[in-house]
Amino acid sequence: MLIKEQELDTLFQWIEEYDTIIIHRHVRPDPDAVGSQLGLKLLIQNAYPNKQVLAAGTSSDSLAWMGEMDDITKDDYEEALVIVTDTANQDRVDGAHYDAGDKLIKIDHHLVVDRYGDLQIAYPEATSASELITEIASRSKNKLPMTKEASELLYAGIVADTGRFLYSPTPYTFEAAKTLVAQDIDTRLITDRFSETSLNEVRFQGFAYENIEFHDEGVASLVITRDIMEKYQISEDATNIVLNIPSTVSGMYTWVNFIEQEGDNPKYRVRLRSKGPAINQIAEAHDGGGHAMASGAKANSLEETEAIINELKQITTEFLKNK
Ligand SMILES: [Mn+2]
Repeated sequence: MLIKEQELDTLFQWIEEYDTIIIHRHVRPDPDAVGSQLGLKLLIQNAYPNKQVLAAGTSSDSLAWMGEMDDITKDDYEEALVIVTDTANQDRVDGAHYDAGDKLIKIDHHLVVDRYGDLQIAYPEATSASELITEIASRSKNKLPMTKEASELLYAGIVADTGRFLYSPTPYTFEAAKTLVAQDIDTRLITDRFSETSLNEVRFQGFAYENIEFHDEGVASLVITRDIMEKYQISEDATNIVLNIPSTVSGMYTWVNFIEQEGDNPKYRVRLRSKGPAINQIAEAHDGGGHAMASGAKANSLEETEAIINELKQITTEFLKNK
């Protein structure tokens, strides 16, 4: 049990109090963002059929199987409770007006870089926001009973953020999974959503295996240009599938992908990962942040990508010296 009793009390009190509850999550959603958002929506809707519960944000084609977003206008925010899940900082909230409600609650599992909202349920120890939503339901004393439909979404969120329970699950993760699987969900069907790959994605993986640079310092790097995304018909989000290839290579401890952004000058979205030294400080130095072993940043030029690789080489060399 991660969440403080007092935070739960306030959360349940506010959910009970408000007739309109609007749930947001981060831009460029992943299954944990949508799973925690729509999972919570279904739980509240099930317990309070007379409340208006809305999901805000842009729809994502690849996650359409998880459910739809609602059409929301600014007027809906009047006298509304707003809950934002899976979003570390306000810059990343998807959907306008998230701060136009009467009260704002943050439910998140990222490192705390931005304390926003009137109530924060923020636990970096949790693997996923979906894990936290499951704990909330489990400890609600039946105010938000778990349902099968919500379980499917929350399970998908946990499966995605833990890489199918590979990346640092805790006793709380399995406790949450136990609660969800007990709803008699088809876990096989859900995990299959994550294991199917399109032919374009397979070809793109081939490109990545050929082109990842493995540096002597235990650092791996890959630049993914707009041309490459065009060639393999891969969306920016889908480039994620090659990110963790270096984790399987002996002697590699930190790695980075640079994903070129649209525009005239080369600019990159940076995905940093580690199985050795903490890399979030490097991310913070380059307009980003995140977890010790998984962070995101920005690079505004090719020179900055080189600088990031050099910083990774430094901390990885240092880490290996003390190992
Ligand atoms: Mn998440």
